[in-house]
Amino acid sequence: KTCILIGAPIDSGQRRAGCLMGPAAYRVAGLARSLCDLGFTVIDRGDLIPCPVPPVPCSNPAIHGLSETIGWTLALTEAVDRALDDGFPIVLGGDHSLAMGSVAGAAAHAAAAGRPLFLLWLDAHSDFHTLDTTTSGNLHGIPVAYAAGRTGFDGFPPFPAHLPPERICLFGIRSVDPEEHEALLRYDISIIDMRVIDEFGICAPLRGFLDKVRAADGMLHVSLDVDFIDPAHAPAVGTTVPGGTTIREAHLVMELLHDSGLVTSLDLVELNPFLDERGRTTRLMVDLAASLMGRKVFDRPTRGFG
Ligand code: DIR
Ligand code: MN
Ligand code: MN
Repeated sequence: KTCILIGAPIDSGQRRAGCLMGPAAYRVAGLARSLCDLGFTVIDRGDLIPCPVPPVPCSNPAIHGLSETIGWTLALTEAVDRALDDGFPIVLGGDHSLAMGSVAGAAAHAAAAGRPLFLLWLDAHSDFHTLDTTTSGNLHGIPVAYAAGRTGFDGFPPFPAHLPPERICLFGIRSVDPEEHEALLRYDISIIDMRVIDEFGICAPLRGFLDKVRAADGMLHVSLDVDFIDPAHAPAVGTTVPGGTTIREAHLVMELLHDSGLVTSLDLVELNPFLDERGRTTRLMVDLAASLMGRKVFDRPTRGFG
């Protein structure tokens, strides 16, 4: 059992400086130690640097950080594809634009292995903009559309093997821009928004998606945005949206993912340590990652009570 940590100090996908401190914060908070305690051999590949990319013209004047984000996409695609040969990659972000590279790397790896890739997006947001529809110009809002094969990604490398919508699950969302909403209606993506979670809880909707992954012998990439968790518990993120999951709901997601044995790669994104209070959000993210990798409150088979 080998875990490969890949630092991705990306700040180009949004405007509030600080996400580039994420990889350092995860290291300070002891992510590697937590994984070692679970029995993993941990290889820390250090921080990546983006590939050099010349300025890229773009017709949407709101967009910023385009060539830098493309450079990160190229570097991460290669790094994650390669890391999957050696173990379980965990990408330490960095803002969510890094997922264009990590999901592309996982997709390239899955295509070479002849297996389908599935994507679980744990986020307050749907991140389904294209370069043409984004009004904020923040490129952390586009990676799901890139993976799903929407057009409007001029300048980006072609996505290795587009994910059919039914292999994508948006889980925990509660902030969808009008252009994203309009586009999502045309894609058969599983949308487990907070309303669904309020009504049905975490288990049934998540198991439904995991059953599809298992039935297809798929690989599963999980992308965890800090704002998936309610800002009352995880305030160190640039785009807080009230009404998110509790700490226990988030752990339950991670524990069910571990029990499934299906997850093959993970992103930890959008942490802004500059906004953190004594490492509180950072430590929560480390604890959630540990749950996904197998940490349990008490190790016993699930069975009846009484
Ligand atoms: C918003 C925010 N939909 C945008 N997106 C965020 O700027 O496109 N994604 N924060 O996680
Ligand atoms: Mn996001
Ligand atoms: Mn988000």
